Amino acid sequence: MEDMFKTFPKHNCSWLKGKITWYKNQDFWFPHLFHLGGFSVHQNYKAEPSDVLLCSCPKTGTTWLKGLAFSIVTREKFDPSTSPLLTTLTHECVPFLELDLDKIEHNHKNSTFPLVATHLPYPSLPESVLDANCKIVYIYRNTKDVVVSHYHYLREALKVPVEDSPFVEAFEEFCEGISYYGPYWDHILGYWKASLERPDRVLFLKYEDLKTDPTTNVKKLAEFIGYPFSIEEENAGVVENIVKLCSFEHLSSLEVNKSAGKLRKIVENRLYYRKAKVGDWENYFTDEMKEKIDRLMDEKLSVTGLVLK
Ligand code: PAP
Repeated sequence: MEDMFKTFPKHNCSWLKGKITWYKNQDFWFPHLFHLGGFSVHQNYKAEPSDVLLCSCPKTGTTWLKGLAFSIVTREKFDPSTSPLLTTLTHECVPFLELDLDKIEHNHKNSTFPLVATHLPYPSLPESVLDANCKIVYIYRNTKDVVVSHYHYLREALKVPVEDSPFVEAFEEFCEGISYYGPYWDHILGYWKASLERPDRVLFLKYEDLKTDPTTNVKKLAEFIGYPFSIEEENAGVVENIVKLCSFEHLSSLEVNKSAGKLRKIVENRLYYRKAKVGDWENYFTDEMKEKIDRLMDEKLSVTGLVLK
């Protein structure tokens, strides 16, 4: 495998001071560890028809989607006062396909928990996901806020001070398609095409829609993954309670998500909860940057009709 890596194009991000190397395989860039995870998944993960894949490009709402889906499928076991989300980083509540095969196997054996999260691009998903006809939920977000979130997350995770890391360099690389599991537009396109082919199996959710109308979107999510709310639950406020439990304001105020705890002993929990503001990009983009990325996304994604501005 190491020999194979030598054949992949690689890139050291200047704005991250060479602290991370991206490798490109099957047209997508990501770090060594996740490629290894992706290969292992192909050999060792046998999807079951009941598996629900929560898919995303990083920084587009993964943590939020995981929290909501987790709360939906476990609502008979936990209520908002006993939820593991109160004391555990959301990412640790839902296994990550590339790195948590043992947990997924455990969940398969006990057939209690259907959720599996992944950042893998659609063409890199293991065939068993398609063979088993698993449901897929894909979350996406306006590109400019993704660029900003991506910049701060990686810079802080790799401890590169803001004054040493020009935002414009991160922006230019993103536009070249070199980003965490990027190009972002190709990541979206893969899942979008799949949603056209199998609309009953692939649900698209938009971060900004979740912000504007969380209740409707949480009900849509629950229905799609096969855990619809009953009228009694709706009348009892179960949907609103899940929305409140998983809100940024609530989760980001919890000790576990403010603490120096680290996901996989690498990334501080707090880095998954930054600002969650729609339009934070306005604090970073010049007019030229805005025009450039809008033009780029129009060029790449106009066919989809998805609005990412
Ligand atoms: P990941 O792919 O590394 O897990 P992801 O969760 O997709 O990251 O993205 C993190 C973004 O979601 C952060 O956005 P920001 O940088 O613009 O602030 C984070 O603040 C935001 N976020 C995390 N949890 C929530 C939530 N419960 N509601 C809304 N946004 C959230």
